[in-house]
Amino acid sequence: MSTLRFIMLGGFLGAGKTTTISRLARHYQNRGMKVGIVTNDQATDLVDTNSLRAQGFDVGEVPGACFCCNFNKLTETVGQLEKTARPDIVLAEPVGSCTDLVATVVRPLQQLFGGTFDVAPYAVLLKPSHGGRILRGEQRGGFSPQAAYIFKKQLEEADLIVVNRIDELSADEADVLTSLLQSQYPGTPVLRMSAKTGAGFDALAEFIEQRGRFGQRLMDVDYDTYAIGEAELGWLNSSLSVTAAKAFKLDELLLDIIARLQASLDEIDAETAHLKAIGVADGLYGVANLVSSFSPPELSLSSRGHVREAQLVINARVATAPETLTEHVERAVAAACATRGAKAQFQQTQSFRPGRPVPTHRILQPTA
Ligand SMILES: Nc1nc2c(ncn2[C@@H]2O[C@H](COP(=O)(O)OP(=O)(O)OP(=O)(O)O)[C@@H](O)[C@H]2O)c(=O)[nH]1
Ligand SMILES: [Mg+2]
Repeated sequence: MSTLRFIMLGGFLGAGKTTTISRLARHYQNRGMKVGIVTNDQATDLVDTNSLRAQGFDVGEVPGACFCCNFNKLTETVGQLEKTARPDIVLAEPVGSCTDLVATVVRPLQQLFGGTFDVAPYAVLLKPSHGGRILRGEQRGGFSPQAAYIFKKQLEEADLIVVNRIDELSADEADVLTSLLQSQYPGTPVLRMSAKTGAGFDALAEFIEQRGRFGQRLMDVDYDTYAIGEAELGWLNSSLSVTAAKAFKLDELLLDIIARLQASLDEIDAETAHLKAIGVADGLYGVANLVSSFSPPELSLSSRGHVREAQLVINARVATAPETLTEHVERAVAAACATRGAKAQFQQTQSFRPGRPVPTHRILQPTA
């Protein structure tokens, strides 16, 4: 019986997982393979699902809980993709605040579904902005020690660590990060990449082609600390429509919302893990992001559209109370719309602190 290649790509919120998955998907498609993608979140209305679908990919979504806690939904979603898209390869993006994924996803797929899945080595992307601070042990890493714990555990279980965003790093900065990783995670290969420019991408693609004994690292996880770290983040997913009498530039609206949020969250000293907004209109789509309080807002995908109506999805993961986050998002959207003579109508907002992770399976023994 043929098995389905399953490639999961980990890393902290805003590390570049979706950007890399999109590049990997095109890479395999260019080689004549069919690709399915599975996204994952604690709630519905995902920027990533919308963005990957807008790019033309077949995407299944596991909403409501992380892959580890909603494992059956993961296999079910892959099963649905198999029926509709018949992929040769499935690319999966777990929630960026999740760890212990080898014990709760990789090994269950290897050991309980070995006839169905051929699981690739597990690569984890490093986000240099927060990562550098956390690896250097700086007090102000931006997050609590418990959130930093999750960040480190994500790296500890990796078969491969990939320093992403090297297009923004000097050679010296990349060297420092690499040697911090090599000393703190001895024995784990480290690659450098830019998911944006494609530099170093071939080495990642080559690494995850490998078959063999991966997912072997034994790792303790203190679920109390893990739960506190995840609950530190306010989580918000909103969907809304924007209408205006006169056409406005969609990309500028998205960037304005993110910039206003950055400024107002800065005033209350709330660190951003990732803010993202997608706008879709007339077959066009744009995405704006902010990956930390100390980096600039950016347009990761440009719509170049002048529109009078758009459908927006906003996802925010910020170290603050969910009610506070909701207020800030509503205010930023209202102000950004007002300057364009536009009106926003929120359809749905889900905002909460992630609950304690309770994995469906947790297999501590590496696959033989
Ligand atoms: N300069 C630069 N930006 C990048 C690179 N990779 C990703 N980004 C940007 O970083 C932001 C976050 O990228 P995503 O791919 O959405 O990150 P993610 O890990 O999927 O984030 P979550 O799904 O929220 O966990 C976007 O604005 C991307 O354009 C890179 O190599 N270089
Ligand atoms: Mg993503």
